Amino acid sequence: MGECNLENNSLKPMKIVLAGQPNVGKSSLINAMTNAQLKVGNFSGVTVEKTEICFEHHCHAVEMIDLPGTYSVNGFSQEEKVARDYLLNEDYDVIINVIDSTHLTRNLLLTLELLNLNKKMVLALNMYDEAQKDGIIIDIKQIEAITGIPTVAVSANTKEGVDKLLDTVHEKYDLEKRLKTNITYSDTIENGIFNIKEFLDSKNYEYKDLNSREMAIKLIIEDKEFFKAIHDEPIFMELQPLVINEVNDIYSYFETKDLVEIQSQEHHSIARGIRAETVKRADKKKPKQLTKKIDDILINKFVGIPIFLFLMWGLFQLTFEIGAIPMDYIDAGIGWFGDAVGASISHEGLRSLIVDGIINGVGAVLMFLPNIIILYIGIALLETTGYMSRVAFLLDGFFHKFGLHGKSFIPLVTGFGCTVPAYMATRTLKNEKDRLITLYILGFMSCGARLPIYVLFAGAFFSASSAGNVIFAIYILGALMGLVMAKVLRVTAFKGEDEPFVMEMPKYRMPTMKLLWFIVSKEAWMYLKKAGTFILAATILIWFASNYPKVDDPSPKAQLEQSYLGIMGKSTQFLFDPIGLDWRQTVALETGLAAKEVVVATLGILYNVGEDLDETSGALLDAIKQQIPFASAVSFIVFVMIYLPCFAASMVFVKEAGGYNHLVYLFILTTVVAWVMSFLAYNITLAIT
Ligand SMILES: Nc1nc2c(ncn2[C@@H]2O[C@H](COP(=O)(O)OP(=O)(O)OP(=O)(O)O)[C@@H](O)[C@H]2O)c(=O)[nH]1
Ligand SMILES: [Mg+2]
Repeated sequence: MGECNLENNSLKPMKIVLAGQPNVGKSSLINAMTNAQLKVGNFSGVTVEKTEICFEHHCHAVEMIDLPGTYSVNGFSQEEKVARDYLLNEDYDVIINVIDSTHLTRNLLLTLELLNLNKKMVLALNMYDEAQKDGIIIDIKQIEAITGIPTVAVSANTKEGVDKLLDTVHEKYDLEKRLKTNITYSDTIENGIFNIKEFLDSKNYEYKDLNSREMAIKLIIEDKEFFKAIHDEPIFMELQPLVINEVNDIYSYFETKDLVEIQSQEHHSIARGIRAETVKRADKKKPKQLTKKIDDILINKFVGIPIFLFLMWGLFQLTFEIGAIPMDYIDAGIGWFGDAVGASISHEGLRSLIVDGIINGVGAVLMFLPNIIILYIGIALLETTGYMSRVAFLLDGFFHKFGLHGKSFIPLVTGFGCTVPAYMATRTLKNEKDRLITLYILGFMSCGARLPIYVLFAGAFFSASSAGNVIFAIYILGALMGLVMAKVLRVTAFKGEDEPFVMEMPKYRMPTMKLLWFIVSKEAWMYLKKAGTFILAATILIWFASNYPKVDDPSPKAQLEQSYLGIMGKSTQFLFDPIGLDWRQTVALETGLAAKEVVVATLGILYNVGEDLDETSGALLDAIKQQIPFASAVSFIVFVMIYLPCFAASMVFVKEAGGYNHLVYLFILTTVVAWVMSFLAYNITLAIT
């Protein structure tokens, strides 16, 4: 991935860009053609950034570019800017225009616009498997004949046609000059094109590699670049009145002077025409589609939201219940491993570093891998089945009450996994204020890294049967607080109307096992990698800070309290005293600013050295239960729920929100809210228990 860096200079470079409407399978197709692992999901706006993939194929150094989906290259919406800017301004060799075969007409609208770019182009009729299942028969040869664009039927899922697509791209790139389209416009426009073309022919005018018909089209659609080039030519004197005349004819025929509107009308009728001539249905009678049947229930006015809440509740139950099974084994395994390693190291300091520091700290983080995996399976299902857009639609009305709209739901759900991609996902929000509000409240959605802390505390203080409910409640409470915050921001800092909401409803799709495996294993691997690198380094630091400077008092407790970490915790504890946290929790929150996994690692180190701990049980869960009062635990959890996500996320926030000043505001906002809410939670819990 990244910039091409191929050593073999004999390879001929080739830059291919994939363009298409949202959710047609561009990223899937690149994954199928290469070994890339681009993010795939069944909703519009999965890809928000341009990404390059490099590989070798048929003696070419191929650079393939994945773009966010776009409905138009003429449109002006922010969301489509990345794709449009790239297609219009960058240098590339071939466009693969990816089309959803089951929505030919709508997809061809973009194809017709792309034709005006006068590039080499290949049409990929993706999702051909679905078209076949739906009984749609497409005459590929006929599409080629009408449009002049080489066309290949493919399926990113089954990989059918994928090789042929690449071969076709090579063929077009190596052998042919660029595409000459065969599209015929309506009579008035064809007339105009003909007259201008005749004139250009009579003058033998040449420009780049355009033929006279293409030049005539450019004049009619007022192509800025071409106008600028021809403006200073002698023939412009004669040409200009002719063009004005022809364009006026077109205006009066279409009864508008809006060129975008005229083009859109033309493209609609051409696209419909192409579809009519190339698509047949095997069975004429259209059965009530599965998607429609499922939607009757899932987006039902009355049961839709309860069903969603029930599914979320179920997910957190599973996260806790199923996660607990391997967790116990991992915990025991880590304990055993620590003992075994400890026994073989005679140097006391080194043993302490490895067993008390690294194995306890990293082990505490690893223990929660099963929970993380279950959470990610849940999120992956939400993202890949098509359910996500439905929930966004369902929640739209509710969200409006808080000054947001349903589309914000997508970044918010992404935030339950990891806040970093969630910040980037806000790019699909067109309105700047909507986007800023969503960025500000995203931290209230508890990310996957906070899950271990919740599982730990819920497991310590609640029975196994209610711990899942508690975790569910924590997530819901966090989300509700985020919404209230959105409302506050909407009426104070980011005044303005929330925009009306248009959400694409993709067809329901059962994700392949391969796709699920691919998404979940990637996340699990990232978690492991982080544990083995960043968290490992953090635990070493924390161990060091909790063991030095050495003091005379031999008791571990005294050593800990007088260590650097103890000094740091105790000197700042006054800030957290009113919310019921002791110095160790204070330190855990402070180190947690780096990453939320570090909170667990810190707890793992700090609470495994307490004197009053039952020696036979090394389990962190028991240590927490024995040493932290319930009200303090509640306060701690509330603080963790609300305060700043990790350092990495904060840096992405700065970039997306547009400045460090935003991070300062966010820090103040979240810290103050976290403190106040923890204060309330602490005192209420004290009062009622
Ligand atoms: N059945 C079937 N599903 C496909 C095929 N290609 C992609 N999909 C599914 O279609 C959905 C969209 O795929 P993506 O690759 O994310 O689409 P995209 O065009 O990159 O979407 P954006 O980045 O949002 O513009 C996913 O659920 C894919 O699993 C295909 O050939 N057949
Ligand atoms: Mg994509």
